[in-house]
Amino acid sequence: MKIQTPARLDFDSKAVLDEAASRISQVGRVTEPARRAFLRRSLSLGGLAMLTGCTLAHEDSVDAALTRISRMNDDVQAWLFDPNRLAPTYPESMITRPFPFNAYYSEDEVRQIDEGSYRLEVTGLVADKRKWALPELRAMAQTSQVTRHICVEGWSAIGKWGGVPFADFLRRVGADMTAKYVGFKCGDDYFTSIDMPTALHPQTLLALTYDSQPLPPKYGFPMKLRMPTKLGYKNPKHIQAIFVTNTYPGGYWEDQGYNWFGGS
Ligand SMILES: Nc1nc2c(c(=O)[nH]1)N[C@H]1C(S)=C(S)[C@@H](COP(=O)(O)O)O[C@H]1N2
Ligand SMILES: [Mo]
Repeated sequence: MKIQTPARLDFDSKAVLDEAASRISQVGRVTEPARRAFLRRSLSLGGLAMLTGCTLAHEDSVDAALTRISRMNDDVQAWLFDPNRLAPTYPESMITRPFPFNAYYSEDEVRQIDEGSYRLEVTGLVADKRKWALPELRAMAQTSQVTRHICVEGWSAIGKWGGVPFADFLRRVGADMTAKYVGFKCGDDYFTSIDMPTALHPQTLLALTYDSQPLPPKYGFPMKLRMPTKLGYKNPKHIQAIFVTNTYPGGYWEDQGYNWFGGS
């Protein structure tokens, strides 16, 4: 993967690479204030103005500048992403009990999705756009893993997810593996998207179970994408539609300034 260098890039790109490397070594500890502090440290206001072609008189233009730089960080992180590097796995004795719930709403508002009428939509750059019922997903070869989930809100927890390796699923639907993005639309109107190398990573799972039981509603019934290489907000629950595309799909939190790559 190549870094797309913005035309008027005018700050120390080594600092950006160092930041990307340190993000990867301490994935999860990158908070929004830390990101802004880093950007303030490493960029002069003049450099920021040069980069964005705007004066920094208003918060809005600062935010626009930060968004552009975050998108460039996405490219740097994707470039540093090693598809063969595995996230740590843990013994079952280390599973966090109870495992925390999180969403952009509270636990009493969790969506109840009906198992019988559920059909997963698969669209975009795929050969087979057939819809999937839950038993069909359960009939594919399953695997499980115990990994750490890291939320940018400042907590992490170890859990066990089981399901279909996402690469197997993408192969099965004849996805264009050279496409840039895989996007997800969820039953609670949440949405996110990931890069294709992460979609094909061996630990990326279409998860149908949590702790060896069907995924409970609060953890994303009937299905979620589980990626131990990505921060919590990149792991969509209640997936209703999957699409393969070359058009940047963004995401619920990403569109509000969270870093799109969001992981290692
Ligand atoms: N559909 C959906 N997926 C989502 C979210 C959400 O609000 N809706 N929140 C994300 C965030 S920020 C986190 S930390 C995890 C929480 O997953 P958990 O409830 O299994 O801990 O779900 C992620 N996926
Ligand atoms: Mo999160």
